[in-house]
Order: sequence, then structure tokens, then C-alpha cells
Amino acid sequence: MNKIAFITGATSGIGKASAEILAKNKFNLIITGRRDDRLGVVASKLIDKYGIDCFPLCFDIRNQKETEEAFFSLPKVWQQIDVLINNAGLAAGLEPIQQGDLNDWEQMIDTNIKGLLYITRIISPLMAERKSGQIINIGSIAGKEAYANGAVYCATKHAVDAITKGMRIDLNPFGIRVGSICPGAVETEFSIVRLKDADANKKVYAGFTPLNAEDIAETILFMVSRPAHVNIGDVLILPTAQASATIISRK
Ligand code: NDP
Ligand code: 8X3
Repeated sequence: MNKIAFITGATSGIGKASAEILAKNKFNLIITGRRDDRLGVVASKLIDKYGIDCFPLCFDIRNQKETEEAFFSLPKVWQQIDVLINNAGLAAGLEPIQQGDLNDWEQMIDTNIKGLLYITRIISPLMAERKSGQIINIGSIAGKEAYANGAVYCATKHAVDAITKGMRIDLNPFGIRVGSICPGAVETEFSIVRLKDADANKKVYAGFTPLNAEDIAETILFMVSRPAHVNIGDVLILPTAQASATIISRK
């Protein structure tokens, strides 16, 4: 029987690319996000193209009740998740702390930290019961370094790093693999959302070749296809042009 992967934030970028590569490798999928129309399109495509089963679940991960109701609306057999990809997240704004927008801060904290925790709190006990499962959290280079104008986003990704390490310890007795992937610059909708500018990618990725979502999806596939005794704990993955959060060689 196909394994089941649950991917949060699969309506675009890294989550969408991960859904595609896992479908190609015969995982059945639960894909989530707020944009229902996009979820439907992604699910239909993956079902038709790869002959897998795919369940779209539309909910806002910031809302604990909505998240729980969405998960438990799944048929029982679909609740037995083998792989959880905690990917849904965002940066909002790029401002010094003294000028930061409180709504942006709340959105990042509620999505990147609390949303990740809500879904993990639902799925991890079910994995623990079955003594089986793998969780991959999408962190960031922003979880390893702080940079100017990004204090709160960096804080949320530092939190993801700490949560990953703590989860790995707590779930260790149950044989559950926990790891993270921490990308540098990946061209997705990330910068468009962060800068609230449809043309943001032209500026942000000018003069160098950023990672693309498929680069991260391939890393996810590598992690989930290791033999059972191998747990990749953390992967820092950068464009070749990027040396640190803020050092990027541009032509
Ligand atoms: P995208 O903006 O392309 O994708 C973000 C995904 O998260 C979308 O599917 C979006 O779905 C979902 N999402 C956001 N907020 C919510 C919410 N409240 N409830 C449910 N789903 C939500 O960006 P990326 O693919 O780049 O981002 C994916 C992850 O990768 C994020 O955690 C990001 O921090 C991380 N990352 C990105 C990097 C980059 O340079 N791009 C680098 C390092 C890490 P919808 O809008 O439909 O709800
Ligand atoms: C996304 C990468 O450098 O914009 O997490 O924070 S960065």
C-alpha cells in the first residue's frame, strides 16, 4: 500500500513541488492551504498524472479549531500519516524592529510557529501510537542567522529549529524520524508575499540563480527515501551564489 504524506502549504512553491515529487514516487497525499481552487487543481493533476490518491484539505493553519476539524474530517485510514511535511509559512514585511507592523508579526508567529505546532500536536500522537512516522520541518537560513529588518521572521525560524530538536528528542522513543531543511533563497511566491509586491521576484533574485522549489522537493524525497535506520537531522541548502543569509554574489 502507498505511504501517506501530509503536506501543509501545497498551493504553491516548495509544498506544491514536494507534492508533485512525492506523487511521482507513489505516495498518497493530503495537501493543505487556504486557496481551495488551487488545492483542487493540484489534487486533480496529481491523481490524473500519477494514479495516486490525493485529498485536498482547505483550512487556515493559524486557526486551531479549523485545523483540528479539517484533520478529523478525514476518513480514519487517511489519518494514519507516514510523513508530515510542516511547510506552510511565510515572511511578512522587511522592516527594522522599531517600525515593524504588528499584524505582520502576528501572522508570522501564528503561521510559522503556532500553526506548525497545531498540526504536529494532532499528527504526532497518532505516529507515536503506531511507533512509526517521519516529520520534516521547513526551517530556513533565517533560523540559523538573524539579519537586518527580519528579526521576527528570523525568530520564527529559530523557533522551528528549537522545536525540531525538541521534537526529535520527545519522539525518539517511538522510532519517529524528525528533521529539518533550512533553505536559503528559493524563488517561489515567498518574496511576493513578503514584500506585498507582484514584481518582487525580479528584484530579489536579480543577478544570481536562486534555488527553485524542486531543489527542496528533491531533498525531501531523499530524506523520506532513506532506509529506516537513517534520519537526516538537518539540511542547510543554499544557492551556490549565496554564502550566508545576507551575502549573495550578484553579477
Ligand atoms: P510560498 O508563498 O510559495 O508558499 C507558502 C505556502 O504556505 C502556500 O501554499 C500557502 O498557502 C501556505 N500558507 C501560508 N499561510 C498559511 C496559512 N495561514 N494557512 C495555511 N497555509 C498557509 O512560499 P515557499 O514555498 O517559499 O514557502 C514554504 C516554506 O518555506 C515557508 O515555511 C517558508 O518560510 C520556507 N522558506 C522559504 C524560503 C524561500 O526563499 N522561498 C527559504 C527558506 C524557507 P495558501 O496561501 O493557499 O494558504
Ligand atoms: C527565506 C530565506 O533569507 O529570505 O527563509 O530569510 S530568507
